[in-house]
Amino acid sequence: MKDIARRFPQNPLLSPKDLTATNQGLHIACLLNPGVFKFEGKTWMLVRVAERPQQSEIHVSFPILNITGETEIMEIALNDADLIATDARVVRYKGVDYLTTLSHLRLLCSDDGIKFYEPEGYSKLFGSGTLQTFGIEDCRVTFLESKFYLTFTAVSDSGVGVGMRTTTNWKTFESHGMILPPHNKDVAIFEEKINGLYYMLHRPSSVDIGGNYIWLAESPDGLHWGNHKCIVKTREGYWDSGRVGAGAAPIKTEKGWLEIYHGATKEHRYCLGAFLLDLNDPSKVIARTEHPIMEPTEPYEVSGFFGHVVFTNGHIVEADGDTITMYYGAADEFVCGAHLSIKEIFAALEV
Ligand code: MAN
Repeated sequence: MKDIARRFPQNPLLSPKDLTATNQGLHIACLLNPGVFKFEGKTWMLVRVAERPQQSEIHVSFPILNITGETEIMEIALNDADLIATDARVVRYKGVDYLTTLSHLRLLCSDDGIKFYEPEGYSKLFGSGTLQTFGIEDCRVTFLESKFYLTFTAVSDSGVGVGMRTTTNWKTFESHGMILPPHNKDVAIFEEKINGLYYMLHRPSSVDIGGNYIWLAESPDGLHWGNHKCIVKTREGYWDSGRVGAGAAPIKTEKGWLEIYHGATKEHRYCLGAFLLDLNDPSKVIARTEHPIMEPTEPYEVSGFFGHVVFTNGHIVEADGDTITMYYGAADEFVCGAHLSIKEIFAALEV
């Protein structure tokens, strides 16, 4: 099966060098995984900015936030016997896991969906409080009943969970704390209620029995979630054998709720696939792509901070009702764009 994503010729749209770090001791290592939305006639991104200090040959160093929100730098000698540093994204020191970068979220906007810039008058979104000391990441943005719902990964030494903030104007935000406790991420809230209830996709990780599967939950108020159901699992021997997780909010189509999701092998090669949920009962999976609809193939997808990754959590459905303008993180380092056709995804889903 072929990769049906039509990549923008301008890719990568954004690289770490395109933005300025938040403070002088840090540089941007990765710009990735933007949440995407329309606001005041423009296309906006809430991009994940991952920062760290310049690395030396003898130390690994990384920032963390203290509970008053200031950045502190941890520095560990590379020859320290208590250090395990084999993954570009995480280090283990004295039995505790840390992230090698600290992420915040930054608003960018664009008139043409290709050139993005930081508008004046909007603040960066930082982790805050004890459950976000290792940062906030990979935000999905859902527009529902005149409000934007921001659901993002909240990381700290207590674990990886899901935080939520809401806004109507992108200047003031209401924080709703942690809506799903560790280990959980990849939350995409549906942009419409179904039979009077809010719905979300989420991805808890079960360490022993179970795995990294996509679940569905419902809520009477958008804050408190229950009636969890496991709907999409990893498939042994497939491109999505190691983990699966939702992308952005499902797209409502006449055939069902269409979701673009990521699947990775146990070796951490990330591809994109799709599945279709029943319009009236989204716990029913109607179809799922056998093969990826997008695979890391381009140089900027294959090599970078963490290579062999295409990961999406943001898109716009264009007025023709068929074209999806999808933004994605490539190699955990760059922000890229691609077009997909809903009809072509349906063909891959055989519906
Ligand atoms: C994984 C990767 C990282 C991310 C952490 C915490 O290791 O997705 O990019 O920072 O999880 O969410």
